[in-house]
Amino acid sequence: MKKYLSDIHLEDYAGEYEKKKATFRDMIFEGGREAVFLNGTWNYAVDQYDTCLRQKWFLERYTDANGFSLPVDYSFDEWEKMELPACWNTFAKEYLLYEGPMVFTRTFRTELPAKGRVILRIGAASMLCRVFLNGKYVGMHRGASTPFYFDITEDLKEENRILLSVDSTRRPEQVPTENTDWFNYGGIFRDIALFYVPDIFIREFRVHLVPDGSFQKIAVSILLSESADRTAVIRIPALRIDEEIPVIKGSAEAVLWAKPRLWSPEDPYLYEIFAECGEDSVCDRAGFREIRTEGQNILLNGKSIFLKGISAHEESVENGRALTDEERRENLLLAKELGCNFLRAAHYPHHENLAKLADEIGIMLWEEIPVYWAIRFERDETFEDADNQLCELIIRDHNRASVIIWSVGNENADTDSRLSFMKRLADRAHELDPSRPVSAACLVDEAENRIADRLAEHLDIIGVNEYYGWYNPDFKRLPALMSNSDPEKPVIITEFGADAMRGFTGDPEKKGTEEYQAGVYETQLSILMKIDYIKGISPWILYDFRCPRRTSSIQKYYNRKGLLDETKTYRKPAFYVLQRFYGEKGSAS
Ligand code: GCB
Repeated sequence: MKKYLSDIHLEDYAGEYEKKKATFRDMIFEGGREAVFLNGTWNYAVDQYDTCLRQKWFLERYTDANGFSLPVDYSFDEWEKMELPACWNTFAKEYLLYEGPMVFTRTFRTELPAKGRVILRIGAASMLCRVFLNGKYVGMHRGASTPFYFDITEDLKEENRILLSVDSTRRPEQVPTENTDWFNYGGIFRDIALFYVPDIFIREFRVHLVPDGSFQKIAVSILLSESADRTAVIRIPALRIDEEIPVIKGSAEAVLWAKPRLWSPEDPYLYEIFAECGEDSVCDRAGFREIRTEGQNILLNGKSIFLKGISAHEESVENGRALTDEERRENLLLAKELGCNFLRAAHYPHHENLAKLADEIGIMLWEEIPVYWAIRFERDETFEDADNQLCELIIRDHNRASVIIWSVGNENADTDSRLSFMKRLADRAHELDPSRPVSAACLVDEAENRIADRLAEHLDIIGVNEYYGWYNPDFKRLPALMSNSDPEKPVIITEFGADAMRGFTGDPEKKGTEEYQAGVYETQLSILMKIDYIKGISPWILYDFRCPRRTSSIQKYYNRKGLLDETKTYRKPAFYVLQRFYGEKGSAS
C-alpha cells in the first residue's frame, strides 16, 4: 500500500499513543517553584475523526522524500484561537455539545538550561490527552481532573511547537464511565506550565500533624527524583524549626517536635514551610490539624465535630468546569453564608486552588475521585486508571489541612467485583496517607432498608446518599432506615435533596416547586438530627448544574437540586431552611 494512503486503512492507529503514560510517579512538588506559563492564546481545530493521530500531524510533513509538496489537512497558525485554560463547550455555542478530540497547538521560545530538567505540567485535560513536542510523541494521560507531568528536557529547543490532542469522548471503560449525572465538559481546564528544576529535584514534600492525639509531632517526608543520598533542611520559621534530616536512596521521613497553633474552620492558621535538598528548594503554606475517627465520632483536634456541609460540582455558566479563582472563592463564600464548615467537592478532583482557598477561608473538604455508578469494576486497566487518579489527588493535596476525607467513589452497587476494586482503593488511600479518614458515598440497602454496604468495613466514615422525599416519596422509611441501622462508624449523609426550578412556586405538594424542595429539607433535617451516629451532612447541592439526562420542563438540561440556581445569584427558600438549621446547630457534635 502506498505510504500516503496508510492512515486511512490503519485500524489500530491509537495503539502507539497508549504508551508513555504519565502517572503519579511523574509528579513534581510545585510549591515555591517559578512556573513559566504556557496559558494564553493557542490555535485549535475540532478533530472529530482523530485525524491528527491517524495522519501524524505532529510530524509536520509538508514534502515527501523527493521534496514534492504534500497536500496537508491542517494549518496550525491559521487555525482559530482559544485562550487556555478553557472549556470548549462554553467557549462557543457550536461546541456546547461537542464530545470528541480537539487539537490545540502553539509555539513558544525558551531558554535552554545548561543543566537541570524541564518539566511540562498540564493541570487537567478532559479526558484523554496526547502530548507532542517538536515532532515527537511525548506521552499521554488519562483522567479529566488531575495534573500530569512530562520531563521534556531532551526534546526542548529554543523555538518549540507543542501540540495537544485532547479527547473528551465518554467511554465505558474510563473513569468516569460513559453514564454520569453531570455534563461532560471537554478542554484543558487548568494551567499549562513549564518548571525548571535541578537534575535531582524534590518530587514530593509532605507535612502533616501525626494523628496520635499529642498535637506535638509534625511528620515530614521527602521524595527525590533520583535514588540519591543527601541531607535535607526543613524550616518552619514561625515554629523555630530548622532541622537537617538524612535522605537515603532518595527518600526521607522524620518527625519534628513542635506545638503548632492548630488549624480549624474557626482559626484557619497557616505556616510557611520550607524544604531544601541539594540544589533544590521548595515551600508551602500549610496548616496543622488532627482529623481522626473514634467509634461513631469524627474528631477534629481531639474534639467531636458535626460537619455542616453542602455538596458542589465545579461549574459556572460562563466558564463550565474551567472556573476562575474568583468563582472558586465565591462558591466557598456561598457555603460560608449558608453556615457550612464543610464542603463535599463532588464527584471528581476539583482545582487545587479550591483546597488552597479552603485552607485560608476555613472550610473542611471532602475530595473524591470519579469512581461513579457503573464503572467497569472487573477491568484491570480501569482499576489502574482509578488508582492513578486517586494517587495524583492525594499527592497533589496532601498538605492541605482543609482536606479531611478522601472519598474513593459514589453510589456503586454492592457487587463482588466492586467490593474488591474499591477495597483496593481504600487500602491505597490509607497506605499513601495514614493521616486522614477514607470514605465513599454508599447506597442504602433498599430491600432491608438498612445502612449496609460491604465496603463499609474498609472505610473510616460511611457516606450515605438517600433521597427520601424525592426519588423515594415515602418519608416514613427514613426514620426506619436509621433505627434499622447500627453502624460502628460515623455516618455522613452525603446526599439528600429535591429539584426545584427557580421561580416555580405555589404548591408545596408539587414536586419541582421551591416550596416542595424547602419541605424536603425541613423533614429531612428534623429526622436526621435525632440520629446520634450521623456526624455530618452535605445535601445535594449548592447550585443547579448542567446535566444532559435532565430533560423535563422544569429541568431544561439542568439538575435543579441546587439551593441556588445556576447563576448563583438566586437563593431558593431551601437555602434559608438549611442556613437557619446550621445557625442553630453549632459545630460540636
Ligand atoms: C445521586 C448522585 C448525584 C446525582 C443525584 C441526583 O445520588 O450521587 O450525582 O446528581 O443523585 O440528583 O439524582
